[in-house]
Amino acid sequence: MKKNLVISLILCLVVVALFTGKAVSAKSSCTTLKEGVLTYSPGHYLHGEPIPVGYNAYGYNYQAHMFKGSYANTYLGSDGLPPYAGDDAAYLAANPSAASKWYWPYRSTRLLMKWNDAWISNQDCDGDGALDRHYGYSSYIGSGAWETNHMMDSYEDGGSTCNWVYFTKIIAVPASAIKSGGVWYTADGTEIGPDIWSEFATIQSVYNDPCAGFTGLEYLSPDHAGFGGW
Ligand SMILES: [Ca+2]
Repeated sequence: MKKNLVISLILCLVVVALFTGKAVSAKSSCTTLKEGVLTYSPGHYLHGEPIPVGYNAYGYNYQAHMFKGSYANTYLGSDGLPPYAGDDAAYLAANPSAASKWYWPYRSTRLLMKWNDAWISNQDCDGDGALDRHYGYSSYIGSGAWETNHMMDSYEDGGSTCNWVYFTKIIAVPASAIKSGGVWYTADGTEIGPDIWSEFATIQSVYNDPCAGFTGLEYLSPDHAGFGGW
């Protein structure tokens, strides 16, 4: 069950990047969410509405750099669908297309994501109307961006309930990093971690699913597992 979700973490990054606004103007100062002019992009269920300072109905809180809610809710909004609140029958009656979405089976999975300002800012400082990503850098590489994902759920197995938890920590690789064989290394050859999305490395993952025989640390960067110093 976990493997599909891990792969789709990459897509989480894309979803976060999909939020753009329409209030574009040449400004010398940064636009904040509090101004109420940064809005959801075309195609989003909330298109045209201001991105709030606190949590939205899906579980995103851009001001606080975090998401907390149903795994499906990380995707539903950008697919033009309303937030899922737990009532399958009511939701599918109103939104039958949701049943065919790849993430629909994971609607019970709880996800907590956190990221820093370099990953996706709570301001628009470059004036394109969207929350900034890797502000001041041409790509995420060397930007110091990081994100964590914490997923949890349960399933039935042989009459008993099994709980699983997955945690992963992802960083933007430093400008001096070198990728070889799908793994990022520092300039002096120390392993940073497996490549994700070409500009990032996983530096730590933890998988606990005792029913399936997984109990604990799955990967730890030989360099270091902290967010700083990259
Ligand atoms: Ca921007």
